[in-house]
Formats: sequence, C-alpha cells, structure tokens
Amino acid sequence: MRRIFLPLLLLATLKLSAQVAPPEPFGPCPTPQQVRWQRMEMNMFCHFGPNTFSGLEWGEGTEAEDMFNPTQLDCNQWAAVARVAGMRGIIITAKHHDGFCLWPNPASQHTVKQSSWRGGKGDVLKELSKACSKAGIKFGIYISPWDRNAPTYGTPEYNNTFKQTLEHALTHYGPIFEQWFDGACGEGPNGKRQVYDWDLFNGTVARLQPQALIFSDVGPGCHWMGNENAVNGETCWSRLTTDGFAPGQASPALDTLNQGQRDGKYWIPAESDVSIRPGWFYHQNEQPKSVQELLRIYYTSVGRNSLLLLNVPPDTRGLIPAADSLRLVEFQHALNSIFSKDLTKGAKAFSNQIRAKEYGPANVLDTNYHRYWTVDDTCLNPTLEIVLPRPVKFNRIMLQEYIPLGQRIERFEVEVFDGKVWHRAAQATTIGYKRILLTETYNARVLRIHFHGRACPVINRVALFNDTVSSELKR
Ligand code: FUL
Repeated sequence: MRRIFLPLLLLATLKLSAQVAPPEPFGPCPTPQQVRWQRMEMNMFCHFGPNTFSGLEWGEGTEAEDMFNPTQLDCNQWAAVARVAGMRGIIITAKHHDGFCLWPNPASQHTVKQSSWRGGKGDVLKELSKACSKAGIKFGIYISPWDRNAPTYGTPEYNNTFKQTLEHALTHYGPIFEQWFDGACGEGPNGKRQVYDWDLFNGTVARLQPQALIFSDVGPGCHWMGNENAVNGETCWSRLTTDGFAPGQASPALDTLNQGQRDGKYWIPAESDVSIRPGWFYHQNEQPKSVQELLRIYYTSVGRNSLLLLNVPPDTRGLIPAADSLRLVEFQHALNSIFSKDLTKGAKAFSNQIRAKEYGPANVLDTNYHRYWTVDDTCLNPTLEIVLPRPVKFNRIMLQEYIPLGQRIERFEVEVFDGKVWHRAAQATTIGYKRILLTETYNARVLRIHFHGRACPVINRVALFNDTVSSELKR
C-alpha cells in the first residue's frame, strides 16, 4: 500500500505544481526575434566605403568610384575579430550618405561595379555575408536613405529607387538579422528635401526579411537611444510610443529615446551605437579607445538594458587594424575576467513569497534563461534574499528580468550584510533584459533585494561579480 501510495502522492504533487500557470505577460512584450536580438548583447558595426579612403565622415557623393580600392580586403578577418571580441553579429554600411554601394546594386550607377577595384567584379556584401555565416556570426546591413549621389534624390521617384536598392540587398545575401536605417535627410539636386516613405521602406524589409529587426530612431524593431557615447538612461524602459513620430527630425526628444517610456505603447528596445575610434570611418591618425573606456561603454549600454553596437572601422587595406583588434582582445579578456566568475556560486536563495515550487527563488541563481523566480500575481513588492556560503567580495550586481513576460520592475533596493551591519548598497529603477549595478566593494554574507513591480516580478538571474579592472567606475 505504502509502495503504491508514495509514488502516486509524488505524481500528484508534481502535477499540482505543474498546473500553476506562469504570470500573465505585462504590457507590450517582445517578439521572439526581439528576445533573440537582445540576448546577442554586443554586435560589431563596420563603417567602410569611399570615406575610408578620403578621410571624410560624410562623403559628398561626387567621389570617383575608383577611390574605393581596398588592397587586401579580407572579411574573414573582420568576422574572426568580431568572434574573438564576443560580438554576435556584424552590421556593415552597405551604402552610406555618399550613395556608394558596396555591392553591385542595379538601381545605382555609383557602386563597386563602376569601380576598377577587382575589375568591377568585387562585392563586399557577398564576401562579408559568407565570412559571417562561416564564422557563425549574424549579418546585418546599414543602408542610408540619405543619398548625395542619386540624381532623383529630393523627388518622390527616389523612394522607389531606394525600395529597389533594398530589394536587391535583401534578396542576394542570405538572412539579415538587422536592417539599420538612420534618419539623416538632405536636399537633392533640385534643392528639395527628400520626403521619405518609411512605410514603403519598412514594408519592403518586412516582406523580404521578416525576421530582421528594423533599427531607426523610432524602431519598429529597436531604437536609437539618443546619443553616440553609449550612455543609456539609468532608467531605461524598452517601451516607446512612436505614433506620429518618424526617424530624423520628427523623432521623439532625445531624453525620451534615452530612457524609453514607462507607459510606451510598443516594445522597442534601445540600441547603443558608438565607435571604438573618434570617427565612424577609419582615419589614419586616430586611435582606438582604452579598455577602461570600453568597459565604461559596456556598463552604460549592456548594463542598462541596451544592446551595444560597437563600430570598428576597417582601414584602406580592407582589414581591421592591429591596434583595434588587439584592443578588442584586451576588452574581451577584461569582460571575461570580470564576468566568468559568478560569486553567488553555492549560495542559497529565499523569498518571502513563492508562487509555486517551479518558480522558486533558486531559479535566479541558475543560468537557464527560461527559468525564473516569480510570486503571486497580487504580490508586487516581494523580497529576495541570497545567502552566500562564505563572505564574498563584490562590486557588481547583475539582475535580469524575464522579458518575454514584459518589463515589470520600476524600482528596487539592494541591502548587503557584511556579518556586522546592513549596508544600503544600491537603489535603482528599471532592470529590463539586463541591469548591472556598479557599487562599492562589499565583503558580504547576505544580499537582500526589495523589488517594486508594476506586476509581480519575474526575475531570471541575479549574479555578483568583482571587477578589479575598472573598480573605480561607480555608476
Ligand atoms: C549617423 C550618420 O550620419 C553617421 O555618419 C554614422 O553613420 C552614424 C552611425 O549614423 O546617422
């Protein structure tokens, strides 16, 4: 009797607990593509084109096609550098404002085909897309709507030419993970400003590459976060109301882009684009940023609920210069030395409220992305306690919300017990996909986090790290 009863009882308990439903999603939520994209965390941007050779940042559009003449182009080297640096994707300036196309675009007379580079047979998009797929890196393209070369720019006809440009680039180089649009707009030869047909442009991307995220000032896939220094708002909602706005001059205010909107209607996460060098394009006399500066960039972008798009410009040979690739190796080494050792190892987690066994607090300590701690729907202010197996020195606290169920936390406080007294270590607002708090160095035994949610918190990770490379960074 006992022998039958026990397994049955166990089964019944398991079944009962398996029946406890997860929390309802809160507010607008990401699509599976947006979740996959956010989890990439860091991508590489490559500005490459006639400006690489002229030393300009914005080409005039009148540059001779022959100006583009990389002597040793090797996109496998770019992909290898990206991989070593921990980047998951590469986005290239397939066409910048000067209009020059790095692929033989039949909708333009200003492309690699008209140049004498490789006898007019060269195609950077072909080489890079191949190199990326070989290296297991995703491939994305930046195609500037502003075109200082196109004769029809400034007229409605240009929108159709631009659509054809998109159509060609989006159908010849395999899957595109992100289509990058900037909002820059100028006047055409007729002296008129172009009126962009964004519905046509976005619709073309959605039709041909439905899985691609569209970046612009206002999304719809992900949005510019308002500056080019990768300093995201400490409060950063992945929500934005973009109705009535457009990329460029009609975009929302910069601080709105920087912080997102608590009650934004759509899920449009932030992307931080920044260059490893002062310019976007390669200039001989410029140097890459220091590891300290790159770490700062990481903390104020990835650490504040944003994806980092780090520009690393190839030089006139068509290679990423040694100074930059070396710096990226050092950067990756620093990230690894900080984040490969989660100091909560062996810790135990407790909470004052539990929804069901499968949503227990221990879930915040494992690395399974889809396992999270959550509480009853009505409990908006639970407390989580992490008891460390021994006193642990740390100065970085990482938290992650399980964003498939929306962004729910609007405030939280962290207290730390060092064996004698409690310290108020941090007080912050949003978490989102990832938040890294930069604190004093504590020698802690217990960590207590008080969450304040707009709906019951859903937290999939809490981790502690000790950064000895840039411990002077405190925010
Ligand atoms: C801006 C452009 O004007 C810059 O040249 C650069 O490409 C930057 C990433 O986007 O809109």
